[in-house]
Amino acid sequence: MSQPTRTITITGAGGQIGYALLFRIASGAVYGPDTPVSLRLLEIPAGIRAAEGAALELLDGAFSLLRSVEVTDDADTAFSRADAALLVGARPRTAGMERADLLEANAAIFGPQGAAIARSASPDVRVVVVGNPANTNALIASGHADGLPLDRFSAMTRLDHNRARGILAAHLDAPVADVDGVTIWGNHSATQYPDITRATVKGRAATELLDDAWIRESFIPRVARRGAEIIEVRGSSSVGSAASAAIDHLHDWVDGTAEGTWTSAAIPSDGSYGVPEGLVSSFPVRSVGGAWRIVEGFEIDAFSRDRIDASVAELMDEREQARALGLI
Ligand code: NAX
Repeated sequence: MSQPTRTITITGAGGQIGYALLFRIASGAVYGPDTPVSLRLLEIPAGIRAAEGAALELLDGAFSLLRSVEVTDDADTAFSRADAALLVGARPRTAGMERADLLEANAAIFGPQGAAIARSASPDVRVVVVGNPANTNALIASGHADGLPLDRFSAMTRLDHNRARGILAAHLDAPVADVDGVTIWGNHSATQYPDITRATVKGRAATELLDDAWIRESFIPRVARRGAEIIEVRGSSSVGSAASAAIDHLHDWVDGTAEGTWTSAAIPSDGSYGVPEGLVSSFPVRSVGGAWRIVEGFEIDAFSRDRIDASVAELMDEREQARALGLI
Protein backbone atom coordinates (compact mmCIF):
# COMPACT_ATOMS: atom_id res chain seq x y z
CA MET A 1 0.00 0.00 0.00
CA SER A 2 1.30 3.45 -0.89
CA GLN A 3 2.49 5.61 2.02
CA PRO A 4 2.35 9.43 2.27
CA THR A 5 5.01 11.26 0.27
CA ARG A 6 8.20 12.14 2.18
CA THR A 7 10.17 15.28 1.47
CA ILE A 8 13.95 15.14 1.68
CA THR A 9 16.19 18.20 1.37
CA ILE A 10 19.75 17.69 0.17
CA THR A 11 22.16 20.59 0.50
CA GLY A 12 25.19 20.67 -1.77
CA ALA A 13 23.12 18.63 -4.20
CA GLY A 14 25.18 19.88 -7.14
CA GLY A 15 28.34 18.36 -5.63
CA GLN A 16 29.76 14.88 -5.81
CA ILE A 17 28.11 13.22 -2.81
CA GLY A 18 24.85 14.95 -3.67
CA TYR A 19 24.93 13.46 -7.13
CA ALA A 20 25.53 9.97 -5.75
CA LEU A 21 22.74 10.37 -3.17
CA LEU A 22 19.92 11.58 -5.37
CA PHE A 23 19.41 8.51 -7.53
CA ARG A 24 19.39 6.10 -4.63
CA ILE A 25 16.93 8.19 -2.63
CA ALA A 26 14.71 8.44 -5.72
CA SER A 27 14.73 4.67 -6.04
CA GLY A 28 13.47 4.20 -2.46
CA ALA A 29 16.66 3.46 -0.54
CA VAL A 30 15.68 5.60 2.48
CA TYR A 31 11.94 5.17 2.93
CA GLY A 32 11.43 1.90 1.10
CA PRO A 33 9.57 0.78 -2.03
CA ASP A 34 6.09 1.97 -0.97
CA THR A 35 6.89 5.58 -0.06
CA PRO A 36 6.94 8.29 -2.74
CA VAL A 37 9.57 11.00 -2.28
CA SER A 38 9.88 14.67 -3.15
CA LEU A 39 13.41 16.04 -3.39
CA ARG A 40 14.52 19.59 -2.64
CA LEU A 41 18.00 20.46 -3.77
CA LEU A 42 19.66 23.41 -2.03
CA GLU A 43 22.74 24.95 -3.61
CA ILE A 44 24.66 28.19 -3.62
CA PRO A 45 24.34 30.15 -6.89
CA ALA A 46 27.62 28.68 -8.20
CA GLY A 47 26.25 25.15 -7.78
CA ILE A 48 22.73 25.71 -9.07
CA ARG A 49 23.40 24.65 -12.68
CA ALA A 50 24.97 21.39 -11.54
CA ALA A 51 21.96 20.70 -9.32
CA GLU A 52 19.60 21.57 -12.18
CA GLY A 53 21.47 19.12 -14.38
CA ALA A 54 21.06 16.41 -11.75
CA ALA A 55 17.34 17.26 -11.56
CA LEU A 56 17.03 16.73 -15.33
CA GLU A 57 18.73 13.38 -14.97
CA LEU A 58 16.36 12.44 -12.17
CA LEU A 59 13.47 13.02 -14.57
CA ASP A 60 15.27 10.88 -17.12
CA GLY A 61 15.51 8.11 -14.56
CA ALA A 62 11.69 7.80 -14.61
CA PHE A 63 11.70 6.75 -10.96
CA SER A 64 8.21 5.60 -10.10
CA LEU A 65 8.55 6.81 -6.48
CA LEU A 66 9.78 10.30 -7.38
CA ARG A 67 6.97 12.87 -7.07
CA SER A 68 8.90 16.12 -7.59
CA VAL A 69 12.33 17.74 -7.67
CA GLU A 70 12.89 21.38 -6.80
CA VAL A 71 16.20 23.24 -7.08
CA THR A 72 16.69 26.42 -5.06
CA ASP A 73 19.29 28.63 -3.42
CA ASP A 74 16.84 29.73 -0.71
CA ALA A 75 17.11 27.76 2.52
CA ASP A 76 13.52 28.29 3.72
CA THR A 77 12.15 27.13 0.37
CA ALA A 78 14.47 24.12 0.44
CA PHE A 79 13.57 23.04 3.98
CA SER A 80 9.86 23.84 3.78
CA ARG A 81 7.97 20.92 5.41
CA ALA A 82 11.01 18.66 5.00
CA ASP A 83 10.80 15.29 6.76
CA ALA A 84 14.56 14.83 6.48
CA ALA A 85 17.55 16.95 5.60
CA LEU A 86 20.95 15.76 4.49
CA LEU A 87 23.36 18.65 5.02
CA VAL A 88 26.15 17.83 2.61
CA GLY A 89 27.22 21.22 1.24
CA ALA A 90 30.10 22.67 3.25
CA ARG A 91 33.10 24.89 2.89
CA PRO A 92 36.20 22.77 2.29
CA ARG A 93 39.52 23.54 3.91
CA THR A 94 41.74 25.39 1.48
CA ALA A 95 45.49 26.02 1.63
CA GLY A 96 46.53 28.29 4.47
CA MET A 97 43.18 28.04 6.25
CA GLU A 98 43.41 27.65 10.03
CA ARG A 99 40.92 25.52 11.95
CA ALA A 100 39.24 28.65 13.34
CA ASP A 101 38.74 29.95 9.77
CA LEU A 102 37.23 26.63 8.77
CA LEU A 103 34.86 26.61 11.76
CA GLU A 104 33.84 30.18 11.04
CA ALA A 105 33.23 29.61 7.32
CA ASN A 106 31.12 26.56 8.07
CA ALA A 107 29.23 28.23 10.91
CA ALA A 108 28.14 30.80 8.33
CA ILE A 109 26.52 27.90 6.44
CA PHE A 110 25.25 25.64 9.22
CA GLY A 111 24.00 28.33 11.64
CA PRO A 112 21.55 29.86 9.14
CA GLN A 113 20.58 26.42 7.84
CA GLY A 114 19.76 25.28 11.39
CA ALA A 115 17.60 28.37 11.84
CA ALA A 116 15.85 27.80 8.50
CA ILE A 117 15.18 24.15 9.41
CA ALA A 118 13.57 25.24 12.69
CA ARG A 119 11.41 27.82 10.87
CA SER A 120 10.40 25.80 7.85
CA ALA A 121 10.86 22.03 8.17
CA SER A 122 8.39 19.54 9.59
CA PRO A 123 8.54 19.63 13.43
CA ASP A 124 9.40 15.93 13.17
CA VAL A 125 12.39 16.51 10.85
CA ARG A 126 15.54 14.37 11.01
CA VAL A 127 18.80 16.15 10.15
CA VAL A 128 22.01 14.37 9.14
CA VAL A 129 25.14 16.50 8.82
CA VAL A 130 27.66 15.09 6.35
CA GLY A 131 29.66 18.24 5.50
CA ASN A 132 32.85 18.60 7.51
CA PRO A 133 33.73 19.29 10.26
CA ALA A 134 30.52 17.28 10.61
CA ASN A 135 30.20 16.94 14.40
CA THR A 136 30.74 20.61 15.14
CA ASN A 137 28.65 21.70 12.14
CA ALA A 138 25.79 19.66 13.65
CA LEU A 139 26.39 21.31 17.03
CA ILE A 140 26.24 24.75 15.40
CA ALA A 141 23.13 23.93 13.32
CA SER A 142 21.28 22.58 16.37
CA GLY A 143 22.36 25.63 18.38
CA HIS A 144 20.55 27.87 15.89
CA ALA A 145 17.44 25.72 15.55
CA ASP A 146 15.26 27.46 18.14
CA GLY A 147 12.36 25.31 19.24
CA LEU A 148 13.56 22.05 17.70
CA PRO A 149 14.68 19.33 20.10
CA LEU A 150 18.43 18.68 19.99
CA ASP A 151 17.88 15.04 19.17
CA ARG A 152 16.68 15.93 15.67
CA PHE A 153 20.32 16.61 14.77
CA SER A 154 23.04 14.09 14.09
CA ALA A 155 26.33 13.89 12.22
CA MET A 156 27.48 11.04 10.07
CA THR A 157 30.05 8.56 11.33
CA ARG A 158 28.32 5.70 9.51
CA LEU A 159 30.96 5.80 6.78
CA ASP A 160 33.62 5.13 9.43
CA HIS A 161 31.43 2.38 10.89
CA ASN A 162 30.96 0.76 7.48
CA ARG A 163 34.67 1.09 6.73
CA ALA A 164 35.51 -0.67 10.00
CA ARG A 165 33.17 -3.57 9.20
CA GLY A 166 34.43 -3.81 5.64
CA ILE A 167 38.12 -3.78 6.56
CA LEU A 168 37.59 -6.36 9.31
CA ALA A 169 35.62 -8.62 6.97
CA ALA A 170 38.26 -8.37 4.24
CA HIS A 171 41.08 -9.12 6.69
CA LEU A 172 39.32 -12.23 7.99
CA ASP A 173 38.02 -13.20 4.55
CA ALA A 174 34.47 -13.24 5.96
CA PRO A 175 31.25 -11.88 4.46
CA VAL A 176 30.69 -8.35 5.79
CA ALA A 177 27.17 -9.39 6.81
CA ASP A 178 28.79 -11.69 9.42
CA VAL A 179 30.61 -8.77 11.09
CA ASP A 180 28.69 -7.10 13.88
CA GLY A 181 29.23 -5.14 17.09
CA VAL A 182 31.60 -2.45 15.77
CA THR A 183 31.49 1.04 17.32
CA ILE A 184 32.92 4.38 16.22
CA TRP A 185 33.48 6.78 19.12
CA GLY A 186 34.15 10.52 19.06
CA ASN A 187 34.80 12.83 16.16
CA HIS A 188 34.60 12.13 12.42
CA SER A 189 38.30 12.90 12.10
CA ALA A 190 41.59 11.07 12.41
CA THR A 191 41.14 11.01 16.22
CA GLN A 192 38.04 8.81 15.98
CA TYR A 193 38.20 5.47 17.77
CA PRO A 194 37.02 2.45 15.79
CA ASP A 195 36.34 0.01 18.62
CA ILE A 196 36.14 -3.73 17.95
CA THR A 197 36.33 -4.95 21.53
CA ARG A 198 32.73 -6.17 21.24
CA ALA A 199 32.81 -7.03 17.54
CA THR A 200 31.80 -10.50 16.45
CA VAL A 201 32.34 -12.44 13.26
CA LYS A 202 29.59 -14.98 12.78
CA GLY A 203 29.00 -14.82 16.51
CA ARG A 204 32.69 -15.29 17.50
CA ALA A 205 34.56 -12.52 19.31
CA ALA A 206 36.71 -10.72 16.75
CA THR A 207 39.43 -10.18 19.37
CA GLU A 208 39.91 -13.98 19.55
CA LEU A 209 40.60 -14.06 15.83
CA LEU A 210 42.98 -11.10 15.68
CA ASP A 211 46.17 -10.09 17.39
CA ASP A 212 46.37 -6.91 19.40
CA ALA A 213 49.22 -5.50 17.33
CA TRP A 214 47.15 -5.73 14.14
CA ILE A 215 44.18 -4.04 15.83
CA ARG A 216 46.22 -1.18 17.28
CA GLU A 217 48.86 -0.61 14.63
CA SER A 218 47.06 -1.50 11.46
CA PHE A 219 43.26 -1.62 11.81
CA ILE A 220 42.59 1.49 13.92
CA PRO A 221 44.84 3.90 11.95
CA ARG A 222 43.63 2.46 8.64
CA VAL A 223 39.95 3.07 9.44
CA ALA A 224 40.68 6.52 10.86
CA ARG A 225 42.72 7.49 7.80
CA ARG A 226 40.70 5.66 5.19
CA GLY A 227 39.53 8.94 3.66
CA ALA A 228 43.16 9.85 2.89
CA GLU A 229 43.81 6.35 1.50
CA ILE A 230 40.85 6.69 -0.87
CA ILE A 231 42.13 10.07 -2.08
CA GLU A 232 45.58 8.57 -2.67
CA VAL A 233 44.30 5.56 -4.62
CA ARG A 234 41.29 7.05 -6.38
CA GLY A 235 42.64 10.53 -6.95
CA SER A 236 39.62 12.13 -5.28
CA SER A 237 37.66 11.84 -2.07
CA SER A 238 35.12 9.17 -1.05
CA VAL A 239 31.82 9.79 -2.79
CA GLY A 240 29.88 6.57 -3.44
CA SER A 241 30.68 5.11 -0.03
CA ALA A 242 29.86 8.43 1.68
CA ALA A 243 26.49 8.68 -0.06
CA SER A 244 25.74 5.06 0.74
CA ALA A 245 26.58 5.61 4.42
CA ALA A 246 24.34 8.70 4.58
CA ILE A 247 21.49 6.61 3.22
CA ASP A 248 22.20 3.82 5.74
CA HIS A 249 22.19 6.40 8.56
CA LEU A 250 18.90 8.00 7.57
CA HIS A 251 17.25 4.69 6.70
CA ASP A 252 18.08 3.19 10.10
CA TRP A 253 17.02 6.38 11.88
CA VAL A 254 13.54 6.39 10.36
CA ASP A 255 13.09 2.63 10.10
CA GLY A 256 14.92 1.35 13.21
CA THR A 257 18.10 -0.68 13.62
CA ALA A 258 17.90 -4.44 13.26
CA GLU A 259 17.01 -6.34 16.42
CA GLY A 260 19.95 -7.20 18.67
CA THR A 261 22.50 -4.98 16.99
CA TRP A 262 23.68 -1.39 16.90
CA THR A 263 25.33 1.07 14.59
CA SER A 264 27.31 4.28 15.05
CA ALA A 265 26.12 7.87 14.75
CA ALA A 266 27.27 11.18 16.17
CA ILE A 267 24.45 12.53 18.33
CA PRO A 268 24.20 15.13 21.13
CA SER A 269 25.65 13.50 24.24
CA ASP A 270 23.48 13.00 27.30
CA GLY A 271 26.65 12.55 29.37
CA SER A 272 26.94 8.81 28.68
CA TYR A 273 30.39 7.24 28.75
CA GLY A 274 31.86 10.41 30.25
CA VAL A 275 31.25 12.46 27.07
CA PRO A 276 30.26 15.97 28.20
CA GLU A 277 26.59 16.73 27.69
CA GLY A 278 25.67 18.45 24.45
CA LEU A 279 28.80 17.51 22.48
CA VAL A 280 27.88 15.86 19.17
CA SER A 281 29.97 12.72 19.51
CA SER A 282 29.81 9.28 17.94
CA PHE A 283 28.37 6.49 20.08
CA PRO A 284 27.03 2.98 19.72
CA VAL A 285 23.36 3.69 18.94
CA ARG A 286 20.08 1.98 18.22
CA SER A 287 17.15 3.66 16.60
CA VAL A 288 13.91 3.00 18.45
CA GLY A 289 10.61 4.61 17.43
CA GLY A 290 12.44 7.06 15.15
CA ALA A 291 14.88 8.27 17.84
CA TRP A 292 18.55 7.42 18.36
CA ARG A 293 19.29 5.84 21.74
CA ILE A 294 22.83 5.37 23.05
CA VAL A 295 23.53 1.73 23.87
CA GLU A 296 24.43 1.86 27.54
CA GLY A 297 26.37 -0.44 29.81
CA PHE A 298 29.48 -1.28 27.80
CA GLU A 299 32.57 -1.78 29.91
CA ILE A 300 35.33 0.47 28.61
CA ASP A 301 38.89 -0.84 29.00
CA ALA A 302 41.85 1.48 29.67
CA PHE A 303 43.04 1.56 26.04
CA SER A 304 39.55 2.40 24.78
CA ARG A 305 39.12 5.03 27.50
CA ASP A 306 42.28 6.83 26.35
CA ARG A 307 41.21 6.74 22.72
CA ILE A 308 37.67 7.96 23.44
CA ASP A 309 38.99 10.73 25.68
CA ALA A 310 41.44 11.90 23.02
CA SER A 311 38.74 12.25 20.38
CA VAL A 312 36.30 13.86 22.82
CA ALA A 313 39.04 16.34 23.82
CA GLU A 314 39.27 17.38 20.17
CA LEU A 315 35.49 17.91 20.05
CA MET A 316 35.62 19.96 23.26
CA ASP A 317 38.33 22.06 21.74
CA GLU A 318 36.23 22.65 18.60
CA ARG A 319 33.27 23.61 20.81
CA GLU A 320 35.46 26.02 22.81
CA GLN A 321 36.72 27.63 19.62
CA ALA A 322 33.18 27.93 18.28
CA ARG A 323 32.12 29.56 21.56
CA ALA A 324 35.10 31.91 21.58
CA LEU A 325 34.25 33.00 18.04
CA GLY A 326 30.62 33.56 19.05
CA LEU A 327 29.41 30.86 16.63
CA ILE A 328 27.21 29.14 19.23
P1 NAX B 1 31.69 18.86 -3.38
O1 NAX B 1 32.63 20.01 -3.29
O2 NAX B 1 31.68 18.00 -4.59
O3 NAX B 1 30.21 19.39 -3.17
C1 NAX B 1 29.84 20.31 -2.20
C2 NAX B 1 28.69 21.11 -2.75
O4 NAX B 1 28.18 21.91 -1.71
C3 NAX B 1 29.08 22.06 -3.89
O5 NAX B 1 28.25 21.81 -5.01
C4 NAX B 1 28.85 23.44 -3.30
O6 NAX B 1 28.39 24.38 -4.27
C5 NAX B 1 27.78 23.13 -2.27
N1 NAX B 1 27.65 24.13 -1.20
C6 NAX B 1 28.62 24.87 -0.62
N2 NAX B 1 28.08 25.69 0.29
C7 NAX B 1 26.75 25.48 0.29
C8 NAX B 1 25.67 26.05 0.99
N3 NAX B 1 25.85 27.04 1.87
N4 NAX B 1 24.43 25.60 0.74
C9 NAX B 1 24.23 24.62 -0.16
N5 NAX B 1 25.22 24.05 -0.89
C10 NAX B 1 26.46 24.48 -0.65
O7 NAX B 1 31.97 18.01 -2.06
P2 NAX B 1 31.52 16.49 -1.73
O8 NAX B 1 32.57 15.56 -2.20
O9 NAX B 1 30.13 16.29 -2.19
O10 NAX B 1 31.61 16.51 -0.12
C11 NAX B 1 30.69 17.25 0.64
C12 NAX B 1 31.09 17.29 2.10
O11 NAX B 1 31.08 15.99 2.66
C13 NAX B 1 32.50 17.84 2.38
O12 NAX B 1 32.42 18.74 3.47
C14 NAX B 1 33.27 16.59 2.80
O13 NAX B 1 34.36 16.91 3.63
C15 NAX B 1 32.20 15.84 3.52
N6 NAX B 1 32.43 14.41 3.76
C16 NAX B 1 32.00 13.89 4.94
C17 NAX B 1 32.11 12.55 5.23
C18 NAX B 1 31.63 12.00 6.53
O14 NAX B 1 31.85 10.80 6.76
N7 NAX B 1 30.96 12.74 7.42
C19 NAX B 1 32.77 11.62 4.29
C20 NAX B 1 32.79 12.11 2.88
C21 NAX B 1 33.07 13.59 2.74
O15 NAX B 1 34.45 13.79 2.82
